[in-house]
Amino acid sequence: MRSAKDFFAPLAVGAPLPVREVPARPSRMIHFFDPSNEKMAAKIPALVGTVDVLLGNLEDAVKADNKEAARAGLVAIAKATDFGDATQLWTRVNSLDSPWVLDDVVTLVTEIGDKLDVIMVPKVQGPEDIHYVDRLLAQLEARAGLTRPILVHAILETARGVANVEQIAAASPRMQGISLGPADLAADRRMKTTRVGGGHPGYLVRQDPPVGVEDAINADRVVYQQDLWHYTIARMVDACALNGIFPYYGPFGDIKDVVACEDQFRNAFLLGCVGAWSLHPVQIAIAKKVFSPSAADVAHARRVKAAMGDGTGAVMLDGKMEDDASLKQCLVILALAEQLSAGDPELAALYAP
Ligand code: 1VU
Ligand code: MG
Repeated sequence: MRSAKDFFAPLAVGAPLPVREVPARPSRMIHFFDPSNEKMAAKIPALVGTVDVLLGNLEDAVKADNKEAARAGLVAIAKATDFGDATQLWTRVNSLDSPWVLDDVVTLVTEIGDKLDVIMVPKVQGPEDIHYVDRLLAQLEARAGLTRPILVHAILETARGVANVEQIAAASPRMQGISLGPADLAADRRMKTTRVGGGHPGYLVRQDPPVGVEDAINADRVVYQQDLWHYTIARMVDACALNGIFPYYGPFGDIKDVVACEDQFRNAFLLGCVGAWSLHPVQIAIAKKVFSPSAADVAHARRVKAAMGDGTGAVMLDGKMEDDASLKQCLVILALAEQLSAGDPELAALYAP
């Protein structure tokens, strides 16, 4: 770990200065596409301006035989596309132990480093993985003459990564955020779900047996399905908040179940996540809806702010106590509404007082 004194020093002569604060750009949906899939790739230009992040995926879900085509496809798409101000370009490179990752990073930074905002690194185990990518990026940025540092996003998808999540979040000023990777994480932990994210009907709590009823054990008892991911998301959110970076829910694999997808995304939003991955076009609108605060929440936050005057003390509003702390909660909502409406006239109209 670098000392606090040189934490913000570039890691290679000629590399751009690391950022002191991670830019808080909207990233409600990180939309995955396979650049080697011609049908998908053809849809990318039309998605610019409609999604916050387009992510050219080079890792899992891209066939081994297509790895080079995906890398070349991403370079071609990035060169041919103007992403404007509303859409960022990210990539997910192959894992650090794979035969492809070195060429992924070298090629992408050299060829399209000026267009690439964030590199997502899968299966991060600890801060040493981030240190490796950090130095490599600095060397490549210096050689390519880049003036803006490329940021790094880690996927939390190993038990060791979860155990080290605070050190991963703090490993470099390049750290932009962390996503939950529920499928690889489930496998690594030997969890017994075969689903990609989401709940499981077997993970539940059951109401106590009713009192005074014959065969109470087998009586009808309400069951509530629980969230398998709550513990990990909560740890990830804290690690990110502690280090001024952003937490994300990852993939929801049941593309057809748009209702449960919305629920899973909303749980993550309420816990502090700023976005989720969209794997299919149908999930884009879900993420946009969930990760933008509701008009009612924004209106309520404004009322609390107005009622709280100088921001200190306690007041009653609609029968509820509001004070300095609840005002801070409301300011979180208002800051997000302001940030999102700055680039989205529809939201600006929705949130207008
Ligand atoms: O109408 P067309 O035939 O021209 O186009 C199809 C399809 O090509 C297109 N489409 C997409 N376009 C842009 N981005 C996408 N992500 C995307 N997905 C599909 O939309 C049209 C309709 O598609 P569909 O409903 O017929 O769906 P498909 O059967 O073609 O594809 C479904 C899957 C899930 C296979 C596809 O959406 C996909 O591969 N998504 C990305 C998966 C991914 O990136 N996985 C890795 C992240 S998750 C992880 O790592 C851990 C589990
Ligand atoms: Mg994975």
